[in-house]
Amino acid sequence: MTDNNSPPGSPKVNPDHNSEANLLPKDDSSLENIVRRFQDSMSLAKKHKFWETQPVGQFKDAGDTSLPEGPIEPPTPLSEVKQEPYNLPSPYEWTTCDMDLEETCNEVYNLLKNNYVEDDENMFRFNYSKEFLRWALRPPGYYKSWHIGVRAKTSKKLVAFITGVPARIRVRDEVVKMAEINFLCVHKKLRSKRLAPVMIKEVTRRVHLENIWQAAYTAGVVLPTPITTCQYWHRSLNPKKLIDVGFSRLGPRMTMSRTIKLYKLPDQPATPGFRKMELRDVPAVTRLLRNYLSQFVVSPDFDENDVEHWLLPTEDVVDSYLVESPKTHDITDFCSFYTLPSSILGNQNYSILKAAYSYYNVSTKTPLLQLMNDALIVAKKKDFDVFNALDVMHNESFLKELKFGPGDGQLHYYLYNYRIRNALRTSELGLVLL
Ligand code: MYA
Repeated sequence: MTDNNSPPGSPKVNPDHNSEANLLPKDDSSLENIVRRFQDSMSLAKKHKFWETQPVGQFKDAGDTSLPEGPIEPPTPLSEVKQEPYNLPSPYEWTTCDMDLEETCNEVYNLLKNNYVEDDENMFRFNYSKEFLRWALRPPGYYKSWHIGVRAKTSKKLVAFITGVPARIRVRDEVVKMAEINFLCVHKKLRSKRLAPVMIKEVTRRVHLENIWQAAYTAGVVLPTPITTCQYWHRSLNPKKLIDVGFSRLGPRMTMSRTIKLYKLPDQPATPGFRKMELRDVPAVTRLLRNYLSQFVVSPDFDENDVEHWLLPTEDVVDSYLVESPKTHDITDFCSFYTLPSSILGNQNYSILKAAYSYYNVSTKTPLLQLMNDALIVAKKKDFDVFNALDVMHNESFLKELKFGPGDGQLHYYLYNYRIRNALRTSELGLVLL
């Protein structure tokens, strides 16, 4: 993939929605894949002036099994962490964005709405809602100082942004305090001026000040060096709109009415005891989730506070459902998705694509396929146009059967200052970043 701003989880054109095409494995020799492999190999050959200076797995070390797993650099004494912010080019100044303030939240929302991640064809752009941003940026123990903006000194206009939130991430047996870095954005007019490396160094400095030395992040671009590379899959819920806006295409020999029929879902979930998660379910969901996530090589180490924050339903932000056994009242299964609309750029009839993103799902009694079909049913009832999922955890077991089609977006996962000896299979990853 080229060093464009190709996205973490950008909305992607679903290449072929012809009837059973979605059920076929993606053709690895397609032109698109050949081009991607070529671009990836170019990226490996490319110099990364900034990333080569950072404690991350370097391409030249890939496959060197003599290097130990774990931190690449030891922590430095806190007194040696730089006390003053990094220098910005002189027209700009740092600002800490207080997301409790409506006005600041608006500014961040607008910067991202107009300048954040787009798909390769510039047809869609993520449109994170204000409520979503407040949720994503204020988890338990968050630091205001990690919500970093850059303003133009004269106009005070917000022109760039980067954030971190604290998380405990387990890598094999080790629970590591990390920052999850997200929402790196530079105004379109200020691109390619090397602002991003300064912003990354500044967030790193502020994370170090809290005595945290590792981070996790995702990006659509290839950087040194992904711990794994995932693919997005898309399940049409409103095929007519998706075709009208160019998100997907009518397959050959398919009519609109056959396509609509193909993606039709029942009106109600099928599983007895399937219901929305409530506050009283937090302890049971935490137990279920911790037990489930323990099988993956990398996953969050969620406690009850985290589960309450990240998984208790919040309207238009995150939806969670579970199965309560009608007999024993045990909580046996769980599924969740978050709401991330995209702006549709330059369409006469539609301006917003309403997308649900699969989050954490756990099946112990209900087959995962049935559980996820119920998730699709409730998402459809909530008027989502499309349901997206990465091929992480056990997702591959339901994608094709539930008529998800592969997207052309790849999402690379990275750790900062933590070496993993061999890249993971996507099914070994138990982490979903927003
Ligand atoms: S991923 C979402 C990223 N955002 C977008 O794609 C939105 C649209 N694009 C933009 O706003 C700009 O194009 C951005 C780059 C801001 C992305 N992650 O300033 P430049 C490197 C990391 O001239 P610009 C997310 O939010 C690039 O390889 N590095 O470029 C997670 C080059 O370095 P090198 C990236 O296009 C972010 C340098 O920047 C990315 O004007 C995780 C060029 O800088 C990227 N997505 O701005 C951040 N894109 O020469 C890392 C480009 O070496 C966190 N670059 O190749 C690391 C952990 C920090 C905390 C550690 C704590 C211990």
